[in-house]
Amino acid sequence: MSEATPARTLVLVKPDGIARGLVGEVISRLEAKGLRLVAADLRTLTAEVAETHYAEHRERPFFASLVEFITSGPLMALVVEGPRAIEAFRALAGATDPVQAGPGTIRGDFALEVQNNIVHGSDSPESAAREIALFFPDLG
Ligand code: RTP
Ligand code: MG
Repeated sequence: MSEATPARTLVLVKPDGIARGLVGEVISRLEAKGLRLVAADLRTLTAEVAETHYAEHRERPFFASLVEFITSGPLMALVVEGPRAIEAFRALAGATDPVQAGPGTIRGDFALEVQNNIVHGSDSPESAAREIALFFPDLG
């Protein structure tokens, strides 16, 4: 067993990932890495939840498009646990821009457009706590 304290992160398989049938691929990769599923739910976000989730981007030019995209269909929300889970999943996801993401990463292998980049992963312990509470308020 690892000596590191388990951490949790919020992973989303975004609507493009659902439409392309990549939920199993994403879960297989994070499980193969050694991360563990704690919660999973297929749901379509309201604009309010999407705007709260991406509040840090509210002033960015792509914000309206991002909210439209992330609410365009169902997504799979996952809570994932393991040693350095936040960093570990972001390494599996690859760079935000899939063209810059290396081969072998989820975005590098499956996407071409910066917005439609298949997955989300929390970017810090503070973000993970906030996002997990937003998506899974009953999770202890
Ligand atoms: P995420 O939050 O979804 O895990 O992605 P990230 O940390 O790698 O990237 P972030 O900068 O937080 O951007 C959030 C999401 O917004 C979309 N995006 N579009 N059109 C654009 O220039 C642009 N830039 C970012 C992507 O869906 C990105 O994942
Ligand atoms: Mg982000």
